[in-house]
Order: sequence, then C-alpha cells, then structure tokens
Amino acid sequence: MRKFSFLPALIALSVMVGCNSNSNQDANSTGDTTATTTTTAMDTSHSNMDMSSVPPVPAIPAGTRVYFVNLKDGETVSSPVKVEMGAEGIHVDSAGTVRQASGHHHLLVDASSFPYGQVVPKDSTHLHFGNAQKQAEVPLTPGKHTLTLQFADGLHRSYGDSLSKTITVTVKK
Ligand SMILES: [Cu+2]
Repeated sequence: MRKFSFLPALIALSVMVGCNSNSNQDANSTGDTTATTTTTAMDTSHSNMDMSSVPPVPAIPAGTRVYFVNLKDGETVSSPVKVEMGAEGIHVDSAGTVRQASGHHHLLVDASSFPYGQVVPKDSTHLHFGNAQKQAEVPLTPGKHTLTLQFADGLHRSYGDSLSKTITVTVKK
C-alpha cells in the first residue's frame, strides 16, 4: 500500500487498495491507472473507474432527508425556475472526495431517482451541484415537469430513494 503514498490526498482511498496488492504486477499496473484516474476524479467518475480501489458508498445517517425548500408539489412556476435544495441531517459538500455523512445535490428533470450506489449520469436533465450549491435557476419548457432531488456521495453515487424527493410543477407559457 506504501506505493500509493505519493497520493497524499487519496489516503482514504488507499485503505481499499489493499486487495490489489496480492500481485505485484497487478498492483503496479493498477497503481498507474489509479494515479491517472484519480487526479481528475471529478471528471472521470462517470466513466470507467476501478471500483475496487474506491471506498464504498457511505451509510445514510438516521433521520436524514432532502427536500425542496421553495417549491411545492403541483405548483405553477415561471421559467427559469428558482430551485432551493434542502438537506437535513447530512452535510452538503463539494464533489471529488467521499466523506461520511456528506454529499451533494442533483436535480433530475423528468427523470427517476437512482438506486443506492448507482452513479448519477451528467447531462442536460441530470444536473450536478458538485460545488455544494444549494440553489439553482433552471430553464424549463412550458408544461408539466417532474423535478427530482437526488443526493449522492462525493463520487456522484446515489444515496437512493431515501435521499430523494420528487415533485411535479407546471411551467407557465
Ligand atoms: Cu454529482
């Protein structure tokens, strides 16, 4: 495991790397890959990542929830829609590092929540707030839309349904 000590920021990650060090050959090649991948963890976490070298998704603390602070289910709104994202019992933090009782918001437009552990994709309907943002202005086309808050860990891995909240809004023309 000492061969990973040149990555001081990844001390937490290296805890899980032990399983790779049975074979020196594997460990060496994995080490190179890991170094390349993890220096840009935020950008590459949606692509091929060696999941054996990263910590598991943290457990969800009891009594935790996410919620829309300023929007009610069934509300009629104007675009762009101001969305204030609330989190109770869990810390809103920047993406990139896996920390216990911590993560960041995602807003899914007309898309379903993700099962626990699944990486939330990043595209025009899956918005990530990896700088710990708690509010956003979201342009939406007129008509009905579902908005789903999905909380996920530092590697964008979903905390599942229990840290998710869905509402429907109608956007005025
Ligand atoms: Cu994310």
